[in-house]
Amino acid sequence: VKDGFLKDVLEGLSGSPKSLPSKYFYDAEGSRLFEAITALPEYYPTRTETALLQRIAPELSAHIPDGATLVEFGSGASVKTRLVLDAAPQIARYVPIDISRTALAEAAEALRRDYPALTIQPLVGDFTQALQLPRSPGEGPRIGFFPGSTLGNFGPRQSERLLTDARALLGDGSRFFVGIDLVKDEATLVAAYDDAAGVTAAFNRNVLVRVRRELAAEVDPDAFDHRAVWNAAERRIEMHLAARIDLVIHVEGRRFEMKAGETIHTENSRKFDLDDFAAEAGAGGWRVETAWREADPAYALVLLAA
Ligand code: SAH
Ligand code: AVI
Repeated sequence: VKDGFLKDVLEGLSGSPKSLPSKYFYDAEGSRLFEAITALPEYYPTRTETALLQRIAPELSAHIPDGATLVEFGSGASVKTRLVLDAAPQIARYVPIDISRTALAEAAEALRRDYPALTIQPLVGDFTQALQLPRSPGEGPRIGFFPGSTLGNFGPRQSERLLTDARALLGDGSRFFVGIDLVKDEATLVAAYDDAAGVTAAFNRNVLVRVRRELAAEVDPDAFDHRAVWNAAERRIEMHLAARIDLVIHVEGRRFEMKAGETIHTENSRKFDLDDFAAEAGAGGWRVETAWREADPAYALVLLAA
């Protein structure tokens, strides 16, 4: 993992403009900060999706066969999962996949306590890479679960690739239940990624905290300002870290100079339109079976069929 991180950091800082992959936000501290974000008044996606899920869970359950395996992508603290498990006790097995080892272990432990009849097989890994699911004798059909609009953290091409890979991983007869944040007014979007308490700023800087600690780099995360901007043409919120002063980052004998105001692009969070999403899913081998929509703030949960 360290080699992959080093390679990605050297590549990202060598680029113009500079960038870092958003998956590196999530170590133990990053996962903790993300959970704090979900409770912020400005961050509408979590509470909107949770309320919508609560409302439609009984309907969703009717689409889940007996003995099914629930495979979750980017499961984090597995909070929303509980709503699915409670509404669909016919689910026999749960495979949460996450890159954040500590978040995954804590979530699995808490779920084992509360769902003793469920077989839980956590998988630490990067879902953008080839994965193999743990096998289980006599396992039922697979239901993928990808909440939180995490799919929006990938561009259209990467997203299509992810959907295609998930189709192969989940197999024939599978379903994929995906949460997507929808386009809305700019003020609401920007506030959600630039909260007054500065939690999102700390989350953003955490990637540089990791670069400094895990790669023994010389870099001062506090020398960077957090920026969240709406890119209307690409329909995405972008997070950047802007150098406050002229500075130098040293990593493994390499030097990266930055001028005051220059930025490192750390995340994209695309906001969807239901028709565009349906087209992307179609290209990935899925068709929309049912879509449930919340009007304000706009958000959707979409059940895809293989
Ligand atoms: N599903 C939760 C958490 C969303 S945060 C919710 O809806 O609230 C995004 C989660 O995806 C984090 O737990 C992060 O660790 C994980 N993640 C991000 N990129 C990943 C990747 N490439 N592979 C696996 N997990 C990833
Ligand atoms: C995980 N992902 C969907 C979050 C988002 O909204 O794009 C990550 C996040 N970034 C800043 N705040 C939350």
